Amino acid sequence: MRFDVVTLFPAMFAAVVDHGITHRAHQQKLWSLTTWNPRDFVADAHRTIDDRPFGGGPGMVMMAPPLADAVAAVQQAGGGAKVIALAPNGVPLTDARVRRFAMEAESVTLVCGRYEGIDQRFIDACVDEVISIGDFVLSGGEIAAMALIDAVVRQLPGVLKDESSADESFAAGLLDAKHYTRPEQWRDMAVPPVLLSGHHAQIAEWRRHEALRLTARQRPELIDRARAAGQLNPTDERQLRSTI
Ligand code: 9D3
Repeated sequence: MRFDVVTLFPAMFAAVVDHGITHRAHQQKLWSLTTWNPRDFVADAHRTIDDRPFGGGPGMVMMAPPLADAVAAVQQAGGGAKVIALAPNGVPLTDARVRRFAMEAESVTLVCGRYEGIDQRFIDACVDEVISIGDFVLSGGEIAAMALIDAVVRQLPGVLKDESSADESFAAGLLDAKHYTRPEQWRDMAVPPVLLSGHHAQIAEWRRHEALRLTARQRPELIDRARAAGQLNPTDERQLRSTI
């Protein structure tokens, strides 16, 4: 998979290229990243990429021409069939969207907003989808773009061990159960005995029960969604009634 990222801060992307699972997958050539600085597409002496908003208001707006020229350069270089802008007014990034990118898209261009926003005419003319990563305020689109890259790359074939991804919390519709490792006793807290029992069926049942309890308490809307998707069996329903 090929990512082209239009950003004023290309150095930030070392975070995904140089570390962890995404680093290993990058070394294995399972994905590539090229950054494009809109400043390099501006000719004037000050290399201006932003200006004051028409109609007034605080802050500055990213100008359309440098962004459009950067996206055109990406496409000239053979990338960017799909163009995504990261902005707080976009549609939320979800597990379903992440998996769709990983399955469908050969190459994605990510345009990172800075300042108050991006001139809407660039969005209308050059962008397929605007995506946000949640209802909180970041300083720009870069960290959101990295969250998207990280989430998509770990879904690419060959990146994770087979079991790891299909079984993950959101794929199963529930939050993950609790985890424990050595030592068996720590600060007067024991590991739940069932996990030391070696009874695999009982362990699976306990984990399912814990996942249901945790999800019902922290994310009740996920229980409703799992139920609507037919992902809760009669035992799950009985456990939910007994624990709440
Ligand atoms: C009151 C107007 N603000 C919108 C909430 C202005 C504003 C704040 C922060 C405009 C841009 C930004 C920079 N944020 C992003 O570029 C961004 C973002 C985010 O802030 N939250 C969640 N997802 C994203 S994706 C890009």
